[in-house]
Amino acid sequence: MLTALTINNLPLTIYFSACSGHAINHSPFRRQLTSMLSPLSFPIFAQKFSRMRIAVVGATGLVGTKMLQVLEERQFPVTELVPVASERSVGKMVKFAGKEYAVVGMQQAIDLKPAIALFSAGGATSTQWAPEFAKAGITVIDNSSAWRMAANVPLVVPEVNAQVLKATDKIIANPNCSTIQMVVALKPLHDAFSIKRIVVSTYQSVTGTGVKAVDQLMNERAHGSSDVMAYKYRIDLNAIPQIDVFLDNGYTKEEMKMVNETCKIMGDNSIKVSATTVRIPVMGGHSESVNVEFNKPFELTKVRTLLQQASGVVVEDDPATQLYPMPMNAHERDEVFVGRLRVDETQPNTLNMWIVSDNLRKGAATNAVQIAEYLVTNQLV
Ligand code: 2RA
Repeated sequence: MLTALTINNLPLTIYFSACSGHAINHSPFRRQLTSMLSPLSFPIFAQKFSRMRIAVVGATGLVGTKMLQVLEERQFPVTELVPVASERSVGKMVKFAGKEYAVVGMQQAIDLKPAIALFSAGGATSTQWAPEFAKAGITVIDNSSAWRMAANVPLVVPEVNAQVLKATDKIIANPNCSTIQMVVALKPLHDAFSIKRIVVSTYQSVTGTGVKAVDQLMNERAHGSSDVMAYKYRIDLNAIPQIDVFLDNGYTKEEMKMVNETCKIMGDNSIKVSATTVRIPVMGGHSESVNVEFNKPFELTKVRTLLQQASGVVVEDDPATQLYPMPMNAHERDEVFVGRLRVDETQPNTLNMWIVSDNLRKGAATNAVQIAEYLVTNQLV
């Protein structure tokens, strides 16, 4: 957690080992942070942290609400929150860290000059407003897909490629949830054995669609039908093999996000990805069946060791005790859970694995807040 101290009359804010119930959730970041912090940076920290105004754009949505929760839980040094939402929500009160803040509109938020704005208000809002915030010197961390593939915009999963971030980056893209959890688990294996091809099928939570989809599922479960429909079809007792719109090549936009974002985050365009994304009536997180072919041979024991040592990864893999990751257990956790590790016996150098993570946390809010933490600890804002 972040703790304020004074040394030689300088107010210092340092990261301090948390010993709360969230200790497991936050340990990967703390390990990363320990290696990033140096005593020389403390006075600069103090100046910055004494005035850390943070905006959350889309503060009343499912991901925006989760961003507020994660900022508060991780004790990010928010000295003043600027909750931003659509005109119809302006003036509503939002609770954060024991205080109430009034929701403001876009221009008012820019005028308040927050250091960082976490955006989760949809692609159209990000396309229009992220450049306006950036022009005002505000660093935007955007959860929409609007900027992810723009050449000059870094697409960041801190455990994988935080090192690409620079102080001059004023728009930073948070990747798609299904991509984030996959690359966190695959990066250490790519470094060791060089990934040639990934075949992934997803089983995605309705929370990825938003509140309307949660309402549809709950209504259908309670009454057999729903008056609010986020999907064309019933989702309860069903599996819908379409996430986002279809593109000309017959794949959905969600599937192509997994293809393109994986290469960009890994910094390796040679990785081939074939994806099928499916919505299922689940709430806790997204699950993925991943078949990965490497250029080099591997030992299963080495794969297990690498994953056990990887930042942000928890291995849950014991067939003897029926231990494997499930969205129910990943819910409200920040880590990526990996299990069902098996050699694919049908072709050389190929591994099967099962990857689960809370899509609203590591797949969205936590990843965005981790980027903000990295910017602050490395004096990039
Ligand atoms: C979904 N990937 O689950 C989306 C959310 N960004 O629909």
